[in-house]
Amino acid sequence: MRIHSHEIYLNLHKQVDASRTLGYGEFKFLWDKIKKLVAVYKKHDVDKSGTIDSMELRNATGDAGFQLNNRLLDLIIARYADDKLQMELDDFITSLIRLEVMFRVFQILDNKEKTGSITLNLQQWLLLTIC
Ligand SMILES: [Ca+2]
Repeated sequence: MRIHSHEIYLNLHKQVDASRTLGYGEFKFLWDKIKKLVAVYKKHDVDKSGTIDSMELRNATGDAGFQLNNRLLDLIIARYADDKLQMELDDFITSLIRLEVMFRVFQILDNKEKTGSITLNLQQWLLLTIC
């Protein structure tokens, strides 16, 4: 696994965590999360190609706890898959960790009234989406 998955998580994590550090508990949480995603990836690589295609991704994301519509699944494939529309393990982990962090950020910003919508200024939008 390349370091990229860790870096993107740490960058996103720092946007959420005011301490801007990664303690042992947070590291263990990240490590456990990665181990879980590796297991999901292996389980849903049904044809044992070593990569995840769009159909396998749909089932894998569902198993990982995400109910995503077709448009979002297509966007994940477009962003993270190769030119043959296959996702390698590192890209799978990166995309799902990013997705989870984005859900978490949304829930934090929507935590007071639980309206299902949030308001961001340009700076906040850029901070959340630049990674
Ligand atoms: Ca496969």
